[in-house]
Amino acid sequence: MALRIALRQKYVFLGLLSSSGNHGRVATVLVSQMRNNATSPNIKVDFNQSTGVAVLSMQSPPVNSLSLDLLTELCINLEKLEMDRACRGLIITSNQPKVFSAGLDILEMYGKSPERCGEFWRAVQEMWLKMYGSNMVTIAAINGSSPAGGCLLSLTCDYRIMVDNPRYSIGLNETLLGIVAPFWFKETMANTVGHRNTEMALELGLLYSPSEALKIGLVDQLVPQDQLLTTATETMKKWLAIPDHARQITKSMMRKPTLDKLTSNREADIQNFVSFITKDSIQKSLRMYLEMLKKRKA
Ligand code: CO8
Repeated sequence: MALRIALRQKYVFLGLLSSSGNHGRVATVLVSQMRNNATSPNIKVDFNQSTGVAVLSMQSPPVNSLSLDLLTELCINLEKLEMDRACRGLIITSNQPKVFSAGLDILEMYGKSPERCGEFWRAVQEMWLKMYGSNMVTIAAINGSSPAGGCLLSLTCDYRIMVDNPRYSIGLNETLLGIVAPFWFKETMANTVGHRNTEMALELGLLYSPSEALKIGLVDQLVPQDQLLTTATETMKKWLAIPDHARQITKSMMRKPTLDKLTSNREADIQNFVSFITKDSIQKSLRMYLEMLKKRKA
């Protein structure tokens, strides 16, 4: 609890800095102080000054589920990297075995007050806005399963490389939990794999094997586990060879309509989420899904 409050205080501070439009000396001094490689409880960042590339590893056991704490840390680290002009590329991966991210932490949506659900959803929105709208080149190095919010996180990146292991899966499986992926999840997916693939994937809650995901363009490349980070690093070089301003303007042109839709509807989207997720019938579906996860393990 204390950690979350501290993280949020820092986050508000950083948020104020970036929204003030002050990219001058104060920000530069602060950023240079923060540029060192950082480890917070659930996130490790290795920033290589000579290449301008940061590797951000999620390390929240057991499955990197996106809790309010993990999302808050993720946003703080993204903000720091985004503000650091020396950082041009971000590789996002997992330090947990077999799982990239299990998606949103279901326990954050089950049995919680409307206020708490609203706070959680704002953090989910913030993570998506920061990732999807990032000026950095972003590559997801997907070293394990990546359902729902984990898939969304991968989809925000410019390029996705997944370990070729048929035991791993990726997709927006929300309907399997009895819940509905919001419009910005849907659009991020449709912008990547097209309308028809998205319609089927979302309605059926499909989880794709790596080779199936490659086939529909949900991931861009498959590699053996031991080649994941070297491939991501090599791919990054190709993307960084493009002049930043031209690539950034092009990226913004492709993504801005979707980003704007959420930015101008944030409060309504939070209200929708809170009233949907706190319904008795939805809470019941989540309880059954949690029980199913436990039974499957036993
Ligand atoms: N949230 C919370 N806890 C989780 C989650 C999760 N998303 N996923 C797994 N866990 C827990 C398990 O219950 C288990 O807990 P415990 O040890 O107490 O029994 C522990 O993590 C380990 O899980 P597993 O034993 O299942 O680990 P495996 O390595 O065998 O499998 C998987 C890893 C494949 C990730 C598997 O855990 C899994 O399939 N998890 C469920 C993933 C999922 O369906 N996520 C959907 C989340 S919803 C979402 O992201 C978008 C919601 C949008 C909301 C829109 C509403 C309007």
